[in-house]
Amino acid sequence: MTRHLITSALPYINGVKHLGNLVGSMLPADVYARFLRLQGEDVLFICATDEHGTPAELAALEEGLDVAEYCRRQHAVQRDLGERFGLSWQHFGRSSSEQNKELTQHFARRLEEEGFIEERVTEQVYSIDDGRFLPDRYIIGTCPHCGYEAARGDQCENCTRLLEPTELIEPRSAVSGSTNLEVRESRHLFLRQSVLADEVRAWIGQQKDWPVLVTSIAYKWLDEGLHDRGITRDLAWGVPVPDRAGFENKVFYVWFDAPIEYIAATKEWADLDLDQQDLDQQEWKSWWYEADDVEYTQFMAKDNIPFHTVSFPCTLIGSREPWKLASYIKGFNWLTYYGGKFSTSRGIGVFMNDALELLPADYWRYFLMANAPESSDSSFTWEAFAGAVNKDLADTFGNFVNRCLTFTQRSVGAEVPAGGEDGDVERAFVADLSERVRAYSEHLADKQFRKATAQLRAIWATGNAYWEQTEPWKAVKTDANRAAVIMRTGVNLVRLYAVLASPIIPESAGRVLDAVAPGVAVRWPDDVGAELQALAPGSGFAVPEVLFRKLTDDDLAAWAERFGGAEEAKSA
Ligand code: B3M
Ligand code: ZN
Repeated sequence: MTRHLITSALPYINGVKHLGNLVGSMLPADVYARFLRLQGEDVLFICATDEHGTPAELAALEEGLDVAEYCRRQHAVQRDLGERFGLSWQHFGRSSSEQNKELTQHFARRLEEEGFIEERVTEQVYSIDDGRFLPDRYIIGTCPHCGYEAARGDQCENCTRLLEPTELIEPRSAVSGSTNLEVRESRHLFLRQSVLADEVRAWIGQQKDWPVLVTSIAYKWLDEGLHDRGITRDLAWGVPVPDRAGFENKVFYVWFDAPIEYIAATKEWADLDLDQQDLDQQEWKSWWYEADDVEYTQFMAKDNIPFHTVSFPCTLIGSREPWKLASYIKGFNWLTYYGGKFSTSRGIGVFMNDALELLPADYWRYFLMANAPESSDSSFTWEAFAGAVNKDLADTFGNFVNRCLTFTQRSVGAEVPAGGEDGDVERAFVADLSERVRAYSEHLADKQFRKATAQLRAIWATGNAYWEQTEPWKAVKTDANRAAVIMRTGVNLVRLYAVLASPIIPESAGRVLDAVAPGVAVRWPDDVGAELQALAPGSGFAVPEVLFRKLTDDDLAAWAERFGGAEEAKSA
């Protein structure tokens, strides 16, 4: 029996994440995990905070906190926000954990033993004014390849090319802005990716169904020639380099230890109170080591694709141990804010805490999945958001639930009515709906979230169309049995629609299911006809509160004012 391991890119520890972070990794991973669980699959969904490297160090400095304390506080904030967004990970770990330290050092030792680590004298950028070596991400300059003026020392986020800090044109310190930099020698460990390139290429070559976005970035890197990569830094905060003279004050590069945290977080979970779960100390490894029965899916945004298609596989393959490589990588483009970039520093865009202050998570979850930046970038605008909320959530799904249950309750009481037999209309309706549910299930299984959400919207619309076509308000006056068939079909549709919606809008779907099928186990439908008989005559139901409020022009004006609208985003 296949088991499903799911990880989403680990959010950096510093700061609350914005909707772009959410839609490009954690949210689709959650939707996929929920879908698989409803099908009865054995699923392990893991995430964690990415706590090392200079983002944490400098953010802690700004807050006057010890970096470990800063990370502890930020992890709690991000875990809470993730849970309030309905992210159903089994564990949200921390890359600063003891487990990740042990595993990172284990991989470093294995790579050394297999001859894939080399010590080299490197040129490091030292900031005289800051009195410290500057790690790659905190050196800013112009990209030598595309001219982007805010390229970082490790990667140009504009053309995604990996860089060495010394390649940047007119480099300056991100700490102080100082250009009073000099290059000093420093000894560092290099992972010999160049000698592993053929094996990585062979592995990528086996992936026939991966998104073109993912394989094209992987091949771009491989075709340019895989360079050996420095995996240690002159930093204090990180996984210490073990057993090596002269490296006492060095740590591993954040991107070396961060992907290993996917594995370590699974061990962290196993090390929790074992009485509460069926995963014991030994079994954690079965998800990762000689795990031929595991289907491993990774979710990330495109700037993380190089590290997941090349660097992390170099670590795993180079260890010469049977660790699990990704079975599928789902990469995403960017969600923009009115076509511009979300900007933490300029406060442009919507962040997870703000979003939940305005509206419940399901409003955002639905919009983000309906507009997931899969084949191209997509844009958040308040107008588009209101359209999805008002037309799809309120007018289609919410309206059908309310009109059907209210009408039935008023006509025959709060119970599924008996009487009558399904007719040709119902048979044709079931045939059409069966095809739509099949297509919807296929899109979710294929991790095509835009297509899936569009199909869900169309499925909801069939309920309103059925109601309009059969006119129960007339039937109740002329043919009680016919009216009973229509209302019975309607109430069962309400339940089915909620089951189908639950991976995407779990809280709202849960409220509907509590109203019409309290305490009934929720399973993914495989026979629509049977599903529409699930609530037998006599089954009681309640009419839930209105599921979604409609957004007004005043809402949109206020939110565009607060978070920036088209003008601000363009100037960001
Ligand atoms: N912390 C996310 C980012 O680049 C990065 C992902 C790590 S996944 C191991 O924004
Ligand atoms: Zn560039």
